[in-house]
Amino acid sequence: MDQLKAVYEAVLDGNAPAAQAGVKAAIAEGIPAETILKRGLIDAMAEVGRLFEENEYFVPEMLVSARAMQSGLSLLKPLLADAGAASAGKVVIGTVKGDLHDIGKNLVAMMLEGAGFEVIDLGTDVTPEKFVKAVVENKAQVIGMSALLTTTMGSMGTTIKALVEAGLRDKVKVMIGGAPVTDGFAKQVGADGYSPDASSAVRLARSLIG
Ligand code: B1M
Repeated sequence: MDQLKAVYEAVLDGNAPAAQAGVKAAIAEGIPAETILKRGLIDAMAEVGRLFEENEYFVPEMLVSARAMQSGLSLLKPLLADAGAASAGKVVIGTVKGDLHDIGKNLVAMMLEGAGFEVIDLGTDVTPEKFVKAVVENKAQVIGMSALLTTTMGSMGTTIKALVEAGLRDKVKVMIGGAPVTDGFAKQVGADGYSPDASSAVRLARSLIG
């Protein structure tokens, strides 16, 4: 379990090579990928958030920690894949307009891919128009929107309105998530579902497609 502590410390220090080395060592030790993800990477990012709130970390520190997390995550990606799953449907995913946070969204995209979904990842700062265009072009069955800022959550509702205006609302299911998002908020903006984390996002996408 020392390896998990090494991963945690590397992310806190924003040390990407050490995060990669720690993840590699943890995998070699036989620690399950989900444990490395939750106890090493995600716990460390939660601590980074706390330090930011306490004014001990600032944006540059958050950024290097995020890079360290992403580099560790890339090694876990193949291990988190649920190889046995059949092709499950098409999901267009992105972080909403004005929001540049993508770690959680990438994690959700990765888990969906692992579960057999075809994922079209639009990246960050995705406008409602871009979501609508991507649904049409890809004939997607699900849109997944992520928001980490309370100031950008509103764009989820705006995107759903844009789908209605484009006559697409009954053709595509909408799922949303991100730290400030709640089930109540999902109902309020007319989304079809909310999930608090990446694994439940996979279950939700499956149930939405039926
Ligand atoms: Co920002 N940031 N940040 N940040 N940042 C938060 C979100 C914040 C809570 C920090 C804080 O104050 N404690 C705060 C938001 C406050 C608020 O809105 N109430 C904040 C702020 C204020 C800001 C800036 C405004 C700071 C500034 O410039 N002054 C700025 C905004 C930039 C912008 O977006 N326009 C900013 C910038 C950044 C960085 C660029 C430095 C960096 C992002 C790098 C990147 O993503 N590539 C960053 C980071 C790293 C964070 C924290 C520390 C960590 C976020 C994260 O990656 N968590 C964050 C504090 C925190 O959350 N504790 C913070 C790990 C990730 C795995 O979790 O994203 O929640 P999460 O995803 C989870 C679930 O939410 C869910 O599944 C995921 C996996 O379990 N989920 C979904 C997510 N999307 C989903 C979609 C789904 C389903 C589930 O369906 C489609």
